[in-house]
Amino acid sequence: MTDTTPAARLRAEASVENVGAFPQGFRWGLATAAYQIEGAAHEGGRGPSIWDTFSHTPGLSHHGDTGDIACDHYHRWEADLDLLASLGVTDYRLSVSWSRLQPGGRGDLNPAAVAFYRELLAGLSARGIRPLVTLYHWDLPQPLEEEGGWPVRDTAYRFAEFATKTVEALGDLASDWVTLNEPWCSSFLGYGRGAHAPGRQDYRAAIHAAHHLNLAHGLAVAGIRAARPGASVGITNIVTDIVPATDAPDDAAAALRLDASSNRIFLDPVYLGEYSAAVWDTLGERGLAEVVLDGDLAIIAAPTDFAGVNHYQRVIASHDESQPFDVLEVPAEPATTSFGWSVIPASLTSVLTRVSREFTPLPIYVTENGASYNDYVDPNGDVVDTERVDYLRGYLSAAGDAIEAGVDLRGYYAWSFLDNFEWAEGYSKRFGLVWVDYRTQERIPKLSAHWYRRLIEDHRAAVAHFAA
Ligand code: IFM
Repeated sequence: MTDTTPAARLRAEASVENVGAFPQGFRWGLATAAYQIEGAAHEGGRGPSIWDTFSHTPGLSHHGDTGDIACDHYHRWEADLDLLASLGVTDYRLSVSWSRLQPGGRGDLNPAAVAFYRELLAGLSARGIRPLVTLYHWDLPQPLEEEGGWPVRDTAYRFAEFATKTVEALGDLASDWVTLNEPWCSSFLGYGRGAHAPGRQDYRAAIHAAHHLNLAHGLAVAGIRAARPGASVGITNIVTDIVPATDAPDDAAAALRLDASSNRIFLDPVYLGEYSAAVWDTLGERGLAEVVLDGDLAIIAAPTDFAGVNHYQRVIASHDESQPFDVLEVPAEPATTSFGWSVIPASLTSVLTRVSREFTPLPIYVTENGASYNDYVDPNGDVVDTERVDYLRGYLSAAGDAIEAGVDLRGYYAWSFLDNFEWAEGYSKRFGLVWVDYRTQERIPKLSAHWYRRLIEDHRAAVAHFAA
């Protein structure tokens, strides 16, 4: 009997029109992060991170949700890897937990954590899936926050030590490493806006944190290269598409300030070896000048092997002196996700071409892109997330446009493999291509997961066709 369910019909029309633009060997991936999926917060010698402290503080996370259990991936990783393999992906981006591997933030690695990640990485290898491992996805060990956290210079050195030891311990099982995920979130959301851990509201501290995160990246690159000379290393930045609200000079200047304080403060030093005038003008007097020491920029600009780009939003900037850096930012319309974020695929083409033309000729990976929607399990037991399918089709087509425009894009990791702990939003926002029932830990691949698998097959067929 023919299957005529919506899922089957949409599966049948999987491809994006320009799938042939994606090169042979393109990495088709899914992404996660340790605190968002692992759970087992008190097992295997793991210590508390700033996210344990933040999420356990009443009023800070949605409904008081925490990552204590999350997707229980720590116990279910084998079945999860089987599921991942069944989705046909070639690649998987995961992060390791600093507070699991080095609970005190310094010294020897915790052998139980090393064993866990070695098994996990070997499990990926056994399934033919290449890992891309992020060393810091926001889970600073709490003891280091108590010593001052990222606003303190020494934290950069602590991270370099952790990164070096981790790559020494795991580098035979993974060759691709991301130092930091989205340092903008760690610094400006964590220490400025206070919406993320550790929840401080001090923009001077946030700017200090931003520079120390950049420094941490550069120091870690050197340590990783020394530990594993063949490793491939890069950093992942969130790159936001920013447009001024009007043609008025004030709004144009506001857009430049927002670009300086969200994009350029991280892209400039890593890829251009400097903080540009826009960054100095916006942030110099607000704290940056106090922390940049002689020699830092050369450390931060250590050559890398690829550029990681996470992209989620276009935002509109207008001049508003009541806001940080005198900029009011609002999400661009028209369509929005359940987070209120814009759905404008051309923004992805725009940020990829910008990174490639203005910042670096390195190969680029979209290390995250995705959307939260109000998914639900229907009476048939299916999760028919047509909005996410449309989102992925649009953004992947936009990625194809960037490739056609000359961007050296080598891979795309959809966020996220599983529904998971969405930080201060707790479990209220679902980004997964796989539904997670948090009560039973049942997993249900959504329509988007079937669609993505079929797209990967379409690409394989297109590559074979052009090779023939
Ligand atoms: O869930 C996060 C992820 O941890 C980092 N990038 C953005 C995602 C969606 O908010």
